[in-house]
Amino acid sequence: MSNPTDPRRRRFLTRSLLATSAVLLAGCDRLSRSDAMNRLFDASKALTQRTQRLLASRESLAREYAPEDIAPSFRANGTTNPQDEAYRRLAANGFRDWRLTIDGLVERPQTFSLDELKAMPSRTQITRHDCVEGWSCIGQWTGVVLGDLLAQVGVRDEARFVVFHCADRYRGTDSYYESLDMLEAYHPQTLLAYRLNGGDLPIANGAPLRLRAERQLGYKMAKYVMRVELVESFAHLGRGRGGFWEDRGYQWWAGI
Ligand SMILES: Nc1nc2c(c(=O)[nH]1)N[C@H]1C(S)=C(S)[C@@H](COP(=O)(O)O)O[C@H]1N2
Ligand SMILES: [Mo]
Repeated sequence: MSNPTDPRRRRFLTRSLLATSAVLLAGCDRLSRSDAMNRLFDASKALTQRTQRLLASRESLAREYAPEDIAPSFRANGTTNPQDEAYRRLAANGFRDWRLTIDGLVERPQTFSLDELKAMPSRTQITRHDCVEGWSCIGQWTGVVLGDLLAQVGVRDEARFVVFHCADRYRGTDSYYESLDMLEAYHPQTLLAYRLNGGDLPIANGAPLRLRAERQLGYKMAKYVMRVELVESFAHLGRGRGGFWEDRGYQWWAGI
């Protein structure tokens, strides 16, 4: 082994480093003299920055609040007491016979009882709910991280959206449903919640299970979720716009 402090070795290293940096400088110089090359570099740098900013904002967390910020009672909106026969029967029995189905473009379609969901690792978060009708409310939600459930059933590569099918027909019209893209579905604050402010989720707020997608407006947060379906497109559902209110003119992308 040669001694790293050997003067001959040091001279050799210095010479080769100088030679390398000369080549690098020449390389840089050549590149910097080409305007076309410069434009290409600038353009790709701008593109990368824009993409990164976009991604960063889509991965950012919704603000979480302190326990003292929780509203004394969480407001309910939309359907607050589903009259649908099947739902009424499940509610009458304390949701013991209720099952969540996860199917569509998944490797292992599965059903879960409420107890099974409650036995999985949970997340609790205090967040603000914003409704387009002009009110906000801060509440504490506990539930299963949707990404954990998706990992259990194994999402297939073709899946592009997660659809939430609900038990209620809003004002007796059509079944309520909603959808998220995969980035929103795998967001760490996206939950299927079964608790509100430390108690069982009330019927008014979506019992036994409702979606929390904390960076989205209230109408995205499907209540009375019965089935989660992975799809490539939602063109075949409802009127094809990805949600009950989207079918009636609301924006599909409801990020806040
Ligand atoms: N199944 C179902 N989910 C729903 C609705 C509904 O009518 N049915 N209303 C939506 C709207 S507009 C809002 S603001 C929230 C209200 O949730 P909350 O009742 O817990 O306040 O639920 C959303 N999810
Ligand atoms: Mo809403």
